[in-house]
Amino acid sequence: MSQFFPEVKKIRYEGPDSKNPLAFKYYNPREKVGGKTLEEHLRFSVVFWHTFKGGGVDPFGTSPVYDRPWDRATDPMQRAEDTLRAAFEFITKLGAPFYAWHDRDIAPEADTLRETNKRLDQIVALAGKLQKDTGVKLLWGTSNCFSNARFTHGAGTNPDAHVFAYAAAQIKKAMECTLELKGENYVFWGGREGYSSLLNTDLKHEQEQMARLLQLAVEHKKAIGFKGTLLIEPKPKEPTKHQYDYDAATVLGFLRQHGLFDEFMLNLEANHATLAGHTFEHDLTVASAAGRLGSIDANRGDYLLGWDTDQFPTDLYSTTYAMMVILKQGGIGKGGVNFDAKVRRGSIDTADLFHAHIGGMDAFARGLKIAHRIQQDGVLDGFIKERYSSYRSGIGKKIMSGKTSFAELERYILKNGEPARHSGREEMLENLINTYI
Ligand code: XLS
Ligand code: CA
Ligand code: CA
Repeated sequence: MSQFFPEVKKIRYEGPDSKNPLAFKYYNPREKVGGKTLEEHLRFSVVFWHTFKGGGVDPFGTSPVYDRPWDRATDPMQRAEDTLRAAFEFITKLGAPFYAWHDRDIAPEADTLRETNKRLDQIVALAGKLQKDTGVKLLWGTSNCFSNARFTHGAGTNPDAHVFAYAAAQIKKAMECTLELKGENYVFWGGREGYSSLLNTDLKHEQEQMARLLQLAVEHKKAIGFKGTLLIEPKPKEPTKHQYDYDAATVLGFLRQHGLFDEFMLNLEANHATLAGHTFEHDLTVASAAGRLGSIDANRGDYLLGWDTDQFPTDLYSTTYAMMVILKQGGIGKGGVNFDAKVRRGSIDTADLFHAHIGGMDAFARGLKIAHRIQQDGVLDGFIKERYSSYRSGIGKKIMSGKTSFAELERYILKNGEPARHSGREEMLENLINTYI
């Protein structure tokens, strides 16, 4: 078997004192934290698109700068097979248990849907074999309904029903391929499901179309017996000016409005949360509070650039805060920590792909361990519990149990007067977090 990363051996855990850049310092897959191994907690996943198909392009550099050994064959299907083999070699050497793909990353599109699907079948058969040989599993599959010119004005929200039908046909096949490869989830990210001008857009109609597409996906999931979770990934903008799945709160409202709430969970990306003007932990907390946090895309943005830079996570505060939300809800379930991340344009060596993933996995392993200690010590939980204690007895208990009225609350204030004021102790709590980092 040809090797695409001959210079890199299996990445091992060597501990925090190791100076080896190609070793984990904190991610020891077998180490237990709170009864589960790190591997079980974090369920790391490598994405097919950025990692193996990415060329290092950016808005002002649209020609690729990476020269990947798996991307050299002239025949597109040979290239697809080489890329798949390279992916499994990389993921196995890295020791990530999962990967994720778009249909069009793993198999190139042909002239007709029939031909394209034949190509997909060929590649899915090889992926099935490689999954079996290596033990690497599919975290999720998804459909690229945003790159092809036919989707310029949207897929499910396209004003032309012919395009809607095309998207549906494509998603149908991608769901079937995900089932075939025992994928644990299926993701919907609406890259062009939004608008660029309200002057030509019937927003209400487009949202109803989107709900129809999702309803059809639910029906097809049941028809084919796919037991995985359907995930929606919010993003506020880019490529469109406004995307309908703006953020976690918007998607939750949309799902409730269209009777889809029980059928979907959320896949939340750090970079998309910040593009929406939130912190990552804000969106995670909103989804988790609704019982809908299903998986995460761990890639972050850049405070100075302000677009979707998809960088690998290295900030320990962010990974700690994310893991605090995940631990609080009892784990990420069948989801995972997916690196929908790309190395920078200047990081042209294949070794950079390893450095990037090792750093991201170590950053999340540390975040997990720190969050676990904070949770074990109960310092924040205790503070928050005390802060809301007035709702557990007296007038507070009556408010929360629906046993009071405006008239009674008025009488209460006329009798008891001004409330005492209490400090929120923000600075003290920030200092406390620093003692754990
Ligand atoms: C793009 C999205 C995309 C989804 C999958 O910004 O993050 O990669 O995760 O289509
Ligand atoms: Ca992104
Ligand atoms: Ca993503």
